[in-house]
Amino acid sequence: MSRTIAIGDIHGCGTALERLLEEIQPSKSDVIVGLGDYVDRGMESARVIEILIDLVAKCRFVPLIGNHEIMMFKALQSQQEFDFWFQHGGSTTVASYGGRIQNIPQHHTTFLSHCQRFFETDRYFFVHANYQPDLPLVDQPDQLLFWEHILAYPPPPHYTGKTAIVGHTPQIEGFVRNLDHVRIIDTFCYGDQWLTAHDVHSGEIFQTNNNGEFRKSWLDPPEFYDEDFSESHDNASDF
Ligand SMILES: [Mn+2]
Repeated sequence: MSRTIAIGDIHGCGTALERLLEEIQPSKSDVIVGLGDYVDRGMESARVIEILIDLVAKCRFVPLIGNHEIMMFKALQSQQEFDFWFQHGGSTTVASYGGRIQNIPQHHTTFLSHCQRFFETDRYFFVHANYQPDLPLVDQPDQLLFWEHILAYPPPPHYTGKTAIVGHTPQIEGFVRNLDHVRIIDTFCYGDQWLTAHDVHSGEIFQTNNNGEFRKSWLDPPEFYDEDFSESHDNASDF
Protein backbone atom coordinates (compact mmCIF):
# COMPACT_ATOMS: atom_id res chain seq x y z
CA MET A 1 0.00 0.00 0.00
CA SER A 2 1.38 3.36 -1.00
CA ARG A 3 0.99 6.09 1.59
CA THR A 4 1.15 9.86 1.19
CA ILE A 5 2.56 11.34 4.37
CA ALA A 6 3.24 15.01 5.10
CA ILE A 7 5.75 16.08 7.76
CA GLY A 8 5.24 19.45 9.46
CA ASP A 9 7.83 22.05 10.46
CA ILE A 10 10.89 20.31 11.90
CA HIS A 11 12.86 23.44 12.88
CA GLY A 12 16.07 21.75 13.90
CA CYS A 13 14.43 19.04 16.04
CA GLY A 14 16.68 16.13 15.05
CA THR A 15 15.74 13.77 17.86
CA ALA A 16 12.02 14.12 17.14
CA LEU A 17 12.60 13.62 13.41
CA GLU A 18 14.68 10.49 13.91
CA ARG A 19 12.04 9.00 16.22
CA LEU A 20 9.27 9.94 13.78
CA LEU A 21 10.95 8.11 10.90
CA GLU A 22 11.40 5.04 13.14
CA GLU A 23 7.66 5.04 13.68
CA ILE A 24 6.49 5.59 10.12
CA GLN A 25 9.14 3.31 8.57
CA PRO A 26 9.19 4.89 5.10
CA SER A 27 9.24 2.40 2.22
CA LYS A 28 9.95 2.75 -1.48
CA SER A 29 6.26 3.01 -2.35
CA ASP A 30 5.60 5.89 0.09
CA VAL A 31 5.43 9.53 -0.91
CA ILE A 32 6.71 11.70 1.94
CA VAL A 33 6.26 15.44 1.63
CA GLY A 34 8.34 17.73 3.83
CA LEU A 35 6.43 20.97 4.33
CA GLY A 36 9.56 23.11 4.81
CA ASP A 37 11.20 24.92 7.73
CA TYR A 38 13.69 22.14 8.41
CA VAL A 39 16.17 24.55 9.95
CA ASP A 40 16.29 27.28 12.64
CA ARG A 41 15.01 27.65 16.23
CA GLY A 42 15.78 24.07 17.33
CA MET A 43 19.37 23.08 18.11
CA GLU A 44 20.06 20.42 15.45
CA SER A 45 19.51 21.89 12.00
CA ALA A 46 22.65 20.33 10.50
CA ARG A 47 21.59 16.89 11.75
CA VAL A 48 18.05 17.39 10.39
CA ILE A 49 19.36 18.14 6.90
CA GLU A 50 21.58 15.06 7.06
CA ILE A 51 18.61 12.84 8.06
CA LEU A 52 16.49 14.29 5.24
CA ILE A 53 19.21 13.66 2.67
CA ASP A 54 19.30 10.01 3.83
CA LEU A 55 15.52 9.85 3.45
CA VAL A 56 15.81 10.40 -0.30
CA ALA A 57 17.04 6.81 -0.72
CA LYS A 58 14.24 5.25 1.34
CA CYS A 59 11.05 6.57 -0.27
CA ARG A 60 9.83 9.13 -2.74
CA PHE A 61 10.73 12.19 -0.70
CA VAL A 62 9.42 15.58 -1.82
CA PRO A 63 10.94 18.41 0.21
CA LEU A 64 9.21 21.78 -0.04
CA ILE A 65 10.74 25.19 0.72
CA GLY A 66 9.82 27.11 3.86
CA ASN A 67 10.47 30.74 4.68
CA HIS A 68 13.40 29.72 6.90
CA GLU A 69 15.15 27.98 3.99
CA ILE A 70 14.60 31.15 1.95
CA MET A 71 16.17 33.29 4.68
CA MET A 72 19.08 30.84 5.05
CA PHE A 73 19.80 30.89 1.33
CA LYS A 74 19.77 34.68 1.22
CA ALA A 75 22.03 34.76 4.28
CA LEU A 76 24.73 33.11 2.20
CA GLN A 77 24.66 36.07 -0.18
CA SER A 78 25.02 39.19 1.96
CA GLN A 79 25.88 40.35 5.47
CA GLN A 80 22.61 42.24 5.73
CA GLU A 81 20.59 39.15 4.87
CA PHE A 82 22.74 37.12 7.25
CA ASP A 83 21.99 39.52 10.11
CA PHE A 84 18.25 39.35 9.37
CA TRP A 85 18.25 35.55 9.32
CA PHE A 86 20.41 35.33 12.44
CA GLN A 87 17.81 37.36 14.35
CA HIS A 88 14.88 35.30 13.07
CA GLY A 89 15.93 31.83 14.10
CA GLY A 90 19.16 31.37 12.17
CA SER A 91 21.50 31.63 15.16
CA THR A 92 20.89 28.03 16.23
CA THR A 93 21.45 26.82 12.67
CA VAL A 94 24.79 28.62 12.52
CA ALA A 95 25.69 27.06 15.88
CA SER A 96 24.79 23.60 14.56
CA TYR A 97 27.40 24.10 11.83
CA GLY A 98 30.09 24.94 14.36
CA GLY A 99 29.41 28.69 14.41
CA ARG A 100 30.28 29.50 10.79
CA ILE A 101 28.03 29.36 7.72
CA GLN A 102 31.16 28.70 5.70
CA ASN A 103 31.04 25.23 7.30
CA ILE A 104 27.74 24.33 5.63
CA PRO A 105 28.68 21.42 3.36
CA GLN A 106 27.96 21.56 -0.35
CA HIS A 107 25.57 18.60 -0.25
CA HIS A 108 23.41 20.48 2.26
CA THR A 109 23.08 23.58 0.11
CA THR A 110 22.49 21.35 -2.92
CA PHE A 111 19.67 19.60 -1.06
CA LEU A 112 18.11 22.93 -0.08
CA SER A 113 18.36 24.22 -3.63
CA HIS A 114 16.29 21.24 -4.85
CA CYS A 115 13.34 21.94 -2.54
CA GLN A 116 10.10 22.70 -4.37
CA ARG A 117 7.48 25.44 -4.01
CA PHE A 118 4.50 23.04 -3.83
CA PHE A 119 3.38 19.49 -4.49
CA GLU A 120 -0.01 18.15 -5.50
CA THR A 121 -1.85 14.87 -6.00
CA ASP A 122 -5.30 14.26 -7.42
CA ARG A 123 -7.01 15.16 -4.12
CA TYR A 124 -4.47 17.18 -2.11
CA PHE A 125 -1.95 19.94 -2.45
CA PHE A 126 0.94 20.73 -0.15
CA VAL A 127 2.47 24.16 0.52
CA HIS A 128 4.48 25.62 3.38
CA ALA A 129 2.20 28.40 4.60
CA ASN A 130 -0.88 29.56 2.73
CA TYR A 131 -2.46 29.99 -0.72
CA GLN A 132 -4.70 32.17 -2.81
CA PRO A 133 -7.92 30.25 -3.53
CA ASP A 134 -8.46 31.36 -7.14
CA LEU A 135 -4.94 30.83 -8.50
CA PRO A 136 -3.23 27.69 -9.85
CA LEU A 137 -0.35 26.53 -7.67
CA VAL A 138 2.26 27.54 -10.24
CA ASP A 139 1.01 31.13 -10.04
CA GLN A 140 0.86 31.50 -6.24
CA PRO A 141 2.69 34.55 -4.86
CA ASP A 142 5.69 33.99 -2.57
CA GLN A 143 4.15 36.08 0.20
CA LEU A 144 1.29 33.61 0.60
CA LEU A 145 3.15 30.38 -0.13
CA PHE A 146 5.96 31.02 2.34
CA TRP A 147 5.08 33.77 4.79
CA GLU A 148 1.44 34.43 5.69
CA HIS A 149 0.07 32.65 8.69
CA ILE A 150 -3.39 31.11 8.79
CA LEU A 151 -4.97 32.63 11.88
CA ALA A 152 -8.50 33.84 12.49
CA TYR A 153 -9.45 34.06 8.82
CA PRO A 154 -8.44 30.96 6.88
CA PRO A 155 -8.52 31.08 3.09
CA PRO A 156 -11.63 29.74 1.35
CA PRO A 157 -11.32 26.37 -0.40
CA HIS A 158 -9.00 26.25 -3.39
CA TYR A 159 -10.91 26.36 -6.69
CA THR A 160 -9.67 22.87 -7.61
CA GLY A 161 -11.54 21.41 -4.64
CA LYS A 162 -8.31 19.86 -3.39
CA THR A 163 -7.54 19.79 0.33
CA ALA A 164 -4.55 21.91 1.39
CA ILE A 165 -1.93 20.44 3.71
CA VAL A 166 0.14 23.23 5.26
CA GLY A 167 2.65 23.98 8.02
CA HIS A 168 4.14 27.34 9.10
CA THR A 169 1.43 28.46 11.54
CA PRO A 170 2.40 26.84 14.85
CA GLN A 171 -0.44 25.07 16.64
CA ILE A 172 0.85 25.83 20.09
CA GLU A 173 -1.28 23.20 21.86
CA GLY A 174 0.38 20.52 19.73
CA PHE A 175 -2.71 19.33 17.82
CA VAL A 176 -3.36 19.30 14.08
CA ARG A 177 -6.00 21.87 13.05
CA ASN A 178 -8.56 20.48 10.63
CA LEU A 179 -10.59 23.05 8.70
CA ASP A 180 -11.75 20.37 6.26
CA HIS A 181 -10.35 22.10 3.15
CA VAL A 182 -7.13 23.00 5.02
CA ARG A 183 -5.16 20.92 7.52
CA ILE A 184 -2.46 22.72 9.51
CA ILE A 185 0.18 20.31 10.78
CA ASP A 186 2.90 22.54 12.29
CA THR A 187 2.48 21.36 15.89
CA PHE A 188 5.24 23.47 17.47
CA CYS A 189 7.92 20.87 18.09
CA TYR A 190 10.63 23.43 18.84
CA GLY A 191 8.29 24.97 21.46
CA ASP A 192 8.28 21.73 23.49
CA GLN A 193 5.26 20.34 21.67
CA TRP A 194 5.17 17.74 18.87
CA LEU A 195 6.51 17.01 15.41
CA THR A 196 3.74 15.67 13.17
CA ALA A 197 3.61 13.22 10.29
CA HIS A 198 0.14 12.95 8.77
CA ASP A 199 -1.03 10.18 6.44
CA VAL A 200 -3.45 12.25 4.39
CA HIS A 201 -5.57 9.34 3.14
CA SER A 202 -5.92 7.27 6.31
CA GLY A 203 -6.13 10.29 8.66
CA GLU A 204 -3.39 8.87 10.90
CA ILE A 205 -1.37 11.39 12.88
CA PHE A 206 2.05 10.31 14.15
CA GLN A 207 3.72 12.64 16.63
CA THR A 208 7.08 12.63 18.38
CA ASN A 209 8.93 15.14 20.53
CA ASN A 210 12.48 15.97 21.51
CA ASN A 211 12.27 13.67 24.54
CA GLY A 212 11.84 10.78 22.11
CA GLU A 213 8.18 10.27 23.07
CA PHE A 214 5.60 9.07 20.54
CA ARG A 215 1.84 9.31 20.30
CA LYS A 216 -0.61 8.35 17.58
CA SER A 217 -4.06 9.76 16.88
CA TRP A 218 -6.50 10.38 14.04
CA LEU A 219 -7.57 13.53 12.31
CA ASP A 220 -10.34 15.30 14.26
CA PRO A 221 -13.64 16.05 12.51
CA PRO A 222 -13.42 19.46 10.81
CA GLU A 223 -14.15 22.53 12.90
CA PHE A 224 -16.94 24.88 11.86
CA TYR A 225 -15.95 27.08 8.96
CA ASP A 226 -18.00 30.08 7.83
CA GLU A 227 -16.96 31.16 4.36
CA ASP A 228 -18.60 34.57 4.74
CA PHE A 229 -16.08 35.49 7.39
CA SER A 230 -13.10 34.15 5.54
CA GLU A 231 -10.35 36.32 4.14
CA SER A 232 -7.15 35.31 2.45
CA HIS A 233 -5.06 37.73 4.50
CA ASP A 234 -4.28 37.92 8.16
CA ASN A 235 -2.21 40.76 9.49
CA ALA A 236 0.37 39.37 11.81
CA SER A 237 4.06 38.80 12.14
CA ASP A 238 4.94 36.03 9.75
CA PHE A 239 8.00 34.42 11.22
MN1 LIG B 1 7.49 28.93 8.27
